[in-house]
Amino acid sequence: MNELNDLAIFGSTPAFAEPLHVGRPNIGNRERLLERVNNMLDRRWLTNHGPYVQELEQRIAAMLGVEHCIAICNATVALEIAIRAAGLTGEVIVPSLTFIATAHALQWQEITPVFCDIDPRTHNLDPCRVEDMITPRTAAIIGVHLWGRPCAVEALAEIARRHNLKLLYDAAPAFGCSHRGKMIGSFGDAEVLSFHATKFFNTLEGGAVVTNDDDLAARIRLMQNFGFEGYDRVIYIGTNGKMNEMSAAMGLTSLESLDEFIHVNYRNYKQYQRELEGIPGIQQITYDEAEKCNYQYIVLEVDQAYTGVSRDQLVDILWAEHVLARRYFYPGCHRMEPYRSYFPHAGLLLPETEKVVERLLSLPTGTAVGPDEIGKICQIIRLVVEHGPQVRERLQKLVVKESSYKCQKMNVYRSFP
Ligand code: T4K
Repeated sequence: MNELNDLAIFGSTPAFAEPLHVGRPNIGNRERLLERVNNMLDRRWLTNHGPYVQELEQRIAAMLGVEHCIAICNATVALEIAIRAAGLTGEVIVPSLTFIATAHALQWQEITPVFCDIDPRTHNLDPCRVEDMITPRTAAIIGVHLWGRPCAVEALAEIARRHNLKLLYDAAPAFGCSHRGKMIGSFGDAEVLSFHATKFFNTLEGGAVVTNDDDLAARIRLMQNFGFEGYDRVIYIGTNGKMNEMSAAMGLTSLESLDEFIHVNYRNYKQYQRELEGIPGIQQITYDEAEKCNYQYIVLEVDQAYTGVSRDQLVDILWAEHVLARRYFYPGCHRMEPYRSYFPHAGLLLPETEKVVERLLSLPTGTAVGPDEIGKICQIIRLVVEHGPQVRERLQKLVVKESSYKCQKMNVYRSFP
């Protein structure tokens, strides 16, 4: 890959025959997993707080240093249950720069998500802006530890305390990360983890609520099982949020490989850092290496003023090479439905979010990606930026063919599940 004609977008063969996804699932020891599945089948205990779920809950609680871990079928339902169990109503302050589930978990229960701007250095809620968003209807703040980087937990705790608000965290991306030596999971009233297939630690689908609050934990445990307290006795409103044994078997097996998954993510992170260094306008977000971190996201900020090409043009170029880079979390929850219709002017209060969502780009990592692939991805990015203005000019000429290119892009996506 030495010259622009080598780029697939200009007609050359794609750099990769197979697609490179951002988050291919990490798979632990298959034999251990199959052994567990066989045990599960022999036992004929498939769900409803089975032995694997109990073991997974105990291990996660011990690892995070929290009193309670309640395994749930996914993080979205875990958020919904935590929000309901905490008794939230009215308005809740959340970032817009997050996966849509954070906002939907509130709106689903007719609680209004009030989108608050981020600190552009951390991509997390800006505590200085949070206080401006508080009204008499505000019940809580839900911070998101985006990319696994901790929120400003001390400042948020202080604001919550002063205004008598609940404080929850969407810690979906932050399993295995710490802040000032304390594991994420023990901040606020409760935190929610995701173990979705695309997270570095997965239970196929899955999640958990972790908390040190005994009463809250008891309510959450009841609510994820229809409110049942023993047979024939329902004492609370509830739903079906249970994790099944198959997921827990995957989780227990994944836990045994956790260090290896993190090691690979770290190795990938450092390689991207080395090979992207010095490319003008390309800034890779960094993690605090003094803390525990899962390094599961490789996120770039693309500054068109220096790269010559926009983030979206770079995405198109990468997709043509079968590198399925993602624009997490474009365009921000406030510009997605139903919020976009409810609050058409929300963006006026979100200037930093609006700037950042135009620049972010997530790249492939995890155990499915190796040094050769990362090397090639970085080479493509370097080549493009070195010839930024020329690439832009050639892309503009391609605009007439844009519709056919977009179709092709969709086909690439469809033909590679
Ligand atoms: N809060 C936050 C901050 C979150 O990030 C999330 C989830 C949640 C809450 C809710 O958690 P869950 O209810 O899901 O437990 C993906 C995931 O579906 C989602 O879990 C995750 N965040 C989000 C960041 O990413 P999509 O729409 O990008 O997924 P998708 O299907 O495009 O998959 C991503 C990549 O992984 C693709 O490149 C394909 C590849 N892939 C995917 C699956 C499912 C595989 O290679 N194998 C697979 O099995 O949302």
